[in-house]
Amino acid sequence: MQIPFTLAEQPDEQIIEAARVLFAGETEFLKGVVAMDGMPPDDRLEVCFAGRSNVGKSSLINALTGRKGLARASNTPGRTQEINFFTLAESHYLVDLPGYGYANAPLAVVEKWQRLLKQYLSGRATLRRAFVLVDTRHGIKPVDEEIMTLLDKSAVTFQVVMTKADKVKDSDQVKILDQVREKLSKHPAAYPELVMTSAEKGDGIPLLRSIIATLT
Ligand SMILES: Nc1nc2c(ncn2[C@@H]2O[C@H](COP(=O)(O)OP(=O)(O)OP(=O)(O)O)[C@@H](O)[C@H]2O)c(=O)[nH]1
Ligand SMILES: [Mg+2]
Repeated sequence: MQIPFTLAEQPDEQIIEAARVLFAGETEFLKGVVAMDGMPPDDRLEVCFAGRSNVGKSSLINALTGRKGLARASNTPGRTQEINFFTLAESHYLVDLPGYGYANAPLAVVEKWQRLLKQYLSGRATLRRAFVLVDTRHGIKPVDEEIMTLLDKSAVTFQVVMTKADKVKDSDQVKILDQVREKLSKHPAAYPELVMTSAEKGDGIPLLRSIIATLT
């Protein structure tokens, strides 16, 4: 069966409101983790944000929480070097993963991250969903497919979130989405809906909040 990978539908008002309330709750940077034994206790619902370096993970977390400086967003690719845990209200962790595919990273560093990432993705019982961020200008690259394969193997459902939609005109978005759908059809752990976002303009942010708020 062909999975369509449609754009996620706008949730109804009630859900949007519940999501707004959740994300209006207190958010705090809890800790940056470099090894499994540094992980906070898995005592609440958790989602993580993965994606190539510079794709906009930190910016998206800032936009979701409405706190500009929460997750450090920078112009320097590869700057988020740890698995960063943020608390959302008393009920959720938002997890900012180190960006991958940073060309200048030394091999030893890359291998260390890959090991930690693998351990995290396969060993975190409360991880409900991974959001894999894909730059709307570039579509899915081979390094994205690597992490998707890892998520398949770890049986972690992942949902693709397109970032920086403000930088791409509608007609080009259509082409990129076709490429994304084609690639995703090969990944059993891919959630069958996509989300278009712009952290800059706020597009898709209430929708993504709603998706997170309705996870159980
Ligand atoms: N135009 C536009 N720029 C964005 C958007 N989201 C992020 N950016 C820019 O993209 C750059 C990288 O954003 P980050 O949020 O730091 O990316 P990251 O994925 O956290 O990067 P690493 O932590 O290095 O892996 C910054 O200059 C952001 O301002 C967006 O929606 N629209
Ligand atoms: Mg970052």
